[in-house]
Amino acid sequence: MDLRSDVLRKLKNRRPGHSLEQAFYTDPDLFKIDMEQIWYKDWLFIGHDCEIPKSGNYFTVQVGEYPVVIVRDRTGTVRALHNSCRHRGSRVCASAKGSSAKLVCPYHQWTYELDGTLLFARQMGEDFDKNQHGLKPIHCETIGGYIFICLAEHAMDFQPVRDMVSSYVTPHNLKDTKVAFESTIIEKGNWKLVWENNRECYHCAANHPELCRTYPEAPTATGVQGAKDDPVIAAHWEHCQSSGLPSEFKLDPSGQFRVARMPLIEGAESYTMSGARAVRRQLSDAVSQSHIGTLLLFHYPSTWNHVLADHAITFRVLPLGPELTQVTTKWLVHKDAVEGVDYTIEELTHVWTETNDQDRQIVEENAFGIRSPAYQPGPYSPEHEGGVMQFVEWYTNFMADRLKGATASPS
Ligand code: 3BY
Ligand code: FES
Ligand code: FE
Repeated sequence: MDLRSDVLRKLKNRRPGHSLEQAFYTDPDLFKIDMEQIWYKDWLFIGHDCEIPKSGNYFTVQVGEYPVVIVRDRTGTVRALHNSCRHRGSRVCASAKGSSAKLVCPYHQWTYELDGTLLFARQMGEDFDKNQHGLKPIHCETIGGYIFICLAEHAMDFQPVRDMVSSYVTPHNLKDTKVAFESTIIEKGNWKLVWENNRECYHCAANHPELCRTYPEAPTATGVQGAKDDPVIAAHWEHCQSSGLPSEFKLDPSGQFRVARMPLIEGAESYTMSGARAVRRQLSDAVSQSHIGTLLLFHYPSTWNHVLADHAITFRVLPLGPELTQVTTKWLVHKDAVEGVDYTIEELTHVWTETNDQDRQIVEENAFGIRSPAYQPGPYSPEHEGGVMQFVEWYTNFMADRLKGATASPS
């Protein structure tokens, strides 16, 4: 049986309501299929507009085997380009971020316009056609301060994401922010374990003392049951919607992305040890209400987010290997907020720095146990782990669809 058919069979025989078979978390061949069918085909959150505020600003990122550069061109448009020179393939931009009037390959100085067009290439002969040798473009969309890319030749329709997410995120004015702090951690576990852990708060009380001071552990907040019957959440939505902030829980029919505004623990306004705001200058002047809680946004497979009144925390997941995952966290504050005056890095970042490290340990211990030949898929808690089941359902259905398409023979 070929590998794809084998994976399809494994997905079909999956025990519903249970964690996946070991191979999904460990096997290099299965990891390759995850990369090809999900990571190289889907829209991925990659960074923020505010990280490249001026023409010529760029940052680079590695997505699996693809080096990518995100750049603001001369017209102000955000572009994503394959960071692989069309001469002999060198990386054109080597640093994590920078600013440049043109993109110049360090190897033989082929020089590209910021939109990827090739401008100069020395002594390439008369027949050389510059127009055929621009940096290859990558699909790129921006939405409310978030940049998404898609490595596929033909991208999936981005409009459903835009339709759902824009009205929730735009009032927070993330285009006028700056990254006050950024951290990248490496977790020794498969990317799906990172997500499974994120999609429940069954583990929160025992593992996240700092976060639990302000974030409610109730499954209605984290899960995907919609929270319709929770009176505290219903009252919160009314409170926020009366000041023009869309708040109700929405999940795309595909299960790939969700928005919902959730209350923090009573009295809390931000993820600090006291619950008080970490930043004096709030993100948006358009938000007049206090106690707006946290706007939760996830988009599989690459991001989950918390947008508060005073700052936003965004998370980007990128797989590095079958059992290695990079998680980058960015703390966004208003661009005019002054460090040391309006906020301190310690207060702003303490809760999530601790929480991220706790989650890293959890994921690594989970991965450890799953490597055991004695591991077998175990049951999720119906009350607390609905969100995890939803993630695994999404993964299973999505992969099965893709693999069926990929294995279908035209003859
Ligand atoms: O970051 C999150 O959204 C999730 C919610 C609960 C556990 N984890 C902190
Ligand atoms: Fe880029 Fe030669 S590889 S100029
Ligand atoms: Fe956690």
